Amino acid sequence: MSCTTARGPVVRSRTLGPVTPTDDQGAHPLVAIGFDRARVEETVAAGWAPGLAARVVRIDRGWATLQGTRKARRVPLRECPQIVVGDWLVPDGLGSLQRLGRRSLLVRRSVSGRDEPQHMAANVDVVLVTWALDTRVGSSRLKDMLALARDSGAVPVLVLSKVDTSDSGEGLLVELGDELEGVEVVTTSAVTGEGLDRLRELTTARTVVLLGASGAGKSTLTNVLLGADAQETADVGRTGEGRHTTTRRELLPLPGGGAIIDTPGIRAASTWDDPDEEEGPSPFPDMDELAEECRFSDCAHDGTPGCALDRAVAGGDLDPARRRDYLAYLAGHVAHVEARAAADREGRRERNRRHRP
Ligand SMILES: Nc1nc2c(ncn2[C@@H]2O[C@H](COP(=O)(O)OP(=O)(O)OP(=O)(O)O)[C@@H](O)[C@H]2O)c(=O)[nH]1
Ligand SMILES: [Mg+2]
Ligand SMILES: [Zn+2]
Repeated sequence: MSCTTARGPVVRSRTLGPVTPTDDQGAHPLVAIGFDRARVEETVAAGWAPGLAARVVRIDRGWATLQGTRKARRVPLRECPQIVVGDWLVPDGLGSLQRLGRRSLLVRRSVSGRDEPQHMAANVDVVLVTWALDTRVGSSRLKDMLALARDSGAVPVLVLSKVDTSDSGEGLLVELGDELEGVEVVTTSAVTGEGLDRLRELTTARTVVLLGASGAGKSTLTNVLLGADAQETADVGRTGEGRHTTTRRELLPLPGGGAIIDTPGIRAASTWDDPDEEEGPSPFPDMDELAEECRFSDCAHDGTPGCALDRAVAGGDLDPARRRDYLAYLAGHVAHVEARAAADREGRRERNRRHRP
């Protein structure tokens, strides 16, 4: 099975419309996690069967998990390299999965601008930028995260967590100033329950993603909103640094409709070259960019019609040896990602051993 991504535009919508619950909300598993009327129309207009739609709910170690109407299944990421958690896919009846247009896209850029942007999640309605009030580091990281949330096309909300441990962050809000324009601020405590009802209101029947440093309390809030201890949480160290407990992005259905995506902590907004993140930057960013121009996103780059790599080789713009290296990398990518994940797990275990008193 191959996976072709229709390159739909990112539709920008900054304001949250009212939630209009339908009778079948919650009854149909895909309606419950965001497959709304507009999606049905989009699918039908393309001549595909909306009943076969699936949402990307998890990406890890070279595999994507797709939630369909009745069951979930896994496909090798190699076959759909450009999808992210939150994408909607529909089979086109010709053996390929087509990606529906993205309403929003959370993209992390490197500060140097050298590396390819990293896509984090798609079709998100609300970004909960989570910042623990007892955080002692400066707020520039928070500003970066707010910008990232704003650029996604989703509605950013600033969650100031752990208010039971600190003051309510007036100074921080003053410091943020204009960065907060149009951003609702919710102060929360998982201990006293403050702010949690407002978070439930903001997230019900939406697709929500949590963004923030390790230890900010993202998984704790995820569990509150899920009403279940689905996500592992861990104490922060003496320096206030979190332990990078969450290691992959996963979309989980919310009990009242909607879905929540917990994410690994962002260590520094500067780079994503972080061993605790599930995917590092590609070693062939230029080739990835060139491959974006292939007619088919699942192009095998070996004579497939419309292949941009073939074109570049034929035109003398690309060394055939470099194409060979790139193809070898793509073929080995799944194995490589799995090996790195194993090394990361070992590293994490080692760090946890050292952190233990
Ligand atoms: N006092 C207090 N502690 C909290 C609150 N929310 C979370 N914590 C604690 O903060 C620690 C880190 O919480 P997590 O939910 O694991 O943080 P995270 O953002 O998911 O961290 P990573 O998965 O590492 O990115 C845990 O020990 C939580 O119990 C809160 O509102 N008040
Ligand atoms: Mg977590
Ligand atoms: Zn190609």
